[in-house]
Amino acid sequence: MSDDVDTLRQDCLAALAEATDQRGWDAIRVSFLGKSGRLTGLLKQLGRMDAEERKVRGAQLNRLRDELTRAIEDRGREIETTALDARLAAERVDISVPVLETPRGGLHPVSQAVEEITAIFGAMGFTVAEGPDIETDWHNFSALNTPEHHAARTDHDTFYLPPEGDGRNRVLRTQTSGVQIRTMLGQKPPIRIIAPGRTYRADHDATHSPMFHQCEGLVIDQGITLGHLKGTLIEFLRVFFGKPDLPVRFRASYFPFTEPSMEVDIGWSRKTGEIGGGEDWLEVLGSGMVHPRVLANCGLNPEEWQGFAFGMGVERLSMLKNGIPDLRSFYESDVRWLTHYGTDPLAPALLHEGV
Ligand code: 2NL
Repeated sequence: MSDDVDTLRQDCLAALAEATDQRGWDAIRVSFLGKSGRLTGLLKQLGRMDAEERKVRGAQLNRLRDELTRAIEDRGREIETTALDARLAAERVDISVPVLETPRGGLHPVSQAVEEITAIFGAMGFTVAEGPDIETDWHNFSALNTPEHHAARTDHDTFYLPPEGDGRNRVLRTQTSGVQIRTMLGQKPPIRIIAPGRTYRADHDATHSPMFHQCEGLVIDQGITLGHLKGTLIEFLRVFFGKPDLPVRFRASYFPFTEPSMEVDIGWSRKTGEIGGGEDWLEVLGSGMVHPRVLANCGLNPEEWQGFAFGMGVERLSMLKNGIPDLRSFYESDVRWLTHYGTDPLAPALLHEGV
C-alpha cells in the first residue's frame, strides 16, 4: 500500500478512536469521505492517470473507501450505544420511591347534584336546556300566566334590572322557567327537557340565599296525563335518594303556570332525620300540568298538546341527600367543607339502580 494511502488510513482510524461524540464523529466522516474530504481528493486524482495506473490505484482506493466507510459506521454505532447507555444510567427512575400526594379538587355538591339529576332524567330521554340568567319580565313572569300585578312578582323578591335599549324590563330570573318558554317557542313538540341553573331572589337568611340553583323540567306531547307526571317524578325521587320503596305523596297546591298543581312530598322521620322513614313528610318538588294559557302563550294549541312541568331546589335536594345542615355553607368556599362534601370529579354520577 502506498504511503499516502496508508497515512490517510492511519489518520482516519486514529481520529475515530479519539472521537467521543456524534459531532466529532461527523466531522471525521466529512473530512475523509465528504465532498472535499481527503479520500475524495485522492479519488479525484484518478482522472489524471493513465489506464494501467488508474486500475491499480482505483482498486486500492476503493478498498480503502470500503474499509473506512465500515470503520466510520462501526464507530458511529459505538458512540451511539455509549451515549444511550449513559443516558439510561443518568435518567434511571427509582420506582420504589413513594408517590407524592397531589391534592385533587372535588366536585361541589351543587354540581354533583345537577349531574345526578341530569343522569336520571337523561336515562328517561330528557335533554338539558339552558338560557340567560338575565331574563325579560315576559319570559320570567308574563308567559307563565303571572298577571302584571300578581303577588308572585313580589312574593318572589325579584331583582329588577333597568330596561335595556329595547325598552323591555329585565329581571334576574327567579326560576329557570324562561328556558322552557324559549324551548317551546323555538322547537316543535315532543319536548322533554330539564333546565338546571342559577336563580335569584332578594332573600337572605339561614335557609335562603340570594343566588341558588333550581332544576325545572318540562314534557310536552300529545296525550300527556297526570299519570306520566307522577310516574316520572316517583321514579326520579326513588333513584335520586337510592330508596326503591321511598314513599312519595302528591298534595294539591297552586302555581299560576300549572293546573292542576301539586307539591310533592317524600316520607321521612323527624326523629331520626332518615329519608324514607315514613312518619313525617318533607316537601321536595313543585309540579303540575302545564296551564293551557302558558301553552297558548308559546304558540301551542292546548287542544292538541299537553304537558307537565316541575321544579326543584338543587341545594335543598343535596342537603337532604348528603345530610348537609346549613345552606349558607354552600357558598362559603371553605376548603374543609369542600373537601368533606366534594366528590371525585372523575367518578360517574353516583346512581342507584332504577326502581
Ligand atoms: C318549585 C315549583 C315549578 C314549574 C315549576 C313550569 C314551567 C313552565 C310551565 C309550567 Cl314553562 N310550569 N315550571 C311548574 C310547577 C312547579 O316549580 O317549587 N320550584 C322550586
